[in-house]
Amino acid sequence: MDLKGLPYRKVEVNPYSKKELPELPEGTPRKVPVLQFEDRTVQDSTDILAFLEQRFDGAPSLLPADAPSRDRAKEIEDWVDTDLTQVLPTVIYGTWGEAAKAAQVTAKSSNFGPLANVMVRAGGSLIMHQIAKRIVKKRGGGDPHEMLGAELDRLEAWLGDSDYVCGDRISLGDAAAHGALTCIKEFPAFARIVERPRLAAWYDRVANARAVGSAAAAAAAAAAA
Ligand SMILES: N[C@@H](CCC(=O)N[C@@H](CS)C(=O)NCC(=O)O)C(=O)O
Repeated sequence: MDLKGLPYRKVEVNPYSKKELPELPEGTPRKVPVLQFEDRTVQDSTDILAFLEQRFDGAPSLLPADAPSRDRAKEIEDWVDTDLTQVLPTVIYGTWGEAAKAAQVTAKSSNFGPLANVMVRAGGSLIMHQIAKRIVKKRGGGDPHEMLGAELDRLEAWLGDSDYVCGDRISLGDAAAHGALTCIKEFPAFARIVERPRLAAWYDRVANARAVGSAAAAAAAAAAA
């Protein structure tokens, strides 16, 4: 939404009560992100991106115009879902030390009440530590930091010498990868990204595009008020 210059209001969802979630169709997972727009509720980041693309066709498109770049953008978006977002929890909560650090980071950024805050910090880290162990096992074992390194190698290869992952224009691939990596910005593992100069420059480039879009949305909202 930032990249498209669309105004929005963000609502944090308590991971235990999930009381902030809107009513969802039966049988669908009670997971974030969920987008609410007028009377529509859209779940899953991939479906949300597709919805935004279609519904706000006056906003800058994140779908590359040529077929090979479009295929690559979708391939990267799939990789974010199936690999990158799977590996990230394993480097944040993989060891007890990392899980304890994660509790501290969460405590700083969580905006829930005092009791919920303590539960999210302590319980969240315990649960996420178990989830991280399960993910490592499911992915055939190995060192989480090496697994992240291999995924960052892939991202770096897609980026090559270009400004963005699909060439010289920002796309869905950048939005998905940048969104996922932003989730670990406050954690020590983020240093693994910043230590790669091309990835660090790309990360800042996309962050800057987000800031520009978000400022445009704020200016449009102020002008309309
Ligand atoms: N494929 C989904 C994944 C959504 C997802 O796993 N969300 C996590 C947070 S990042 C969640 O809400 N987990 C809560 C739970 O599983 O109870 C997407 O891209 O939106």
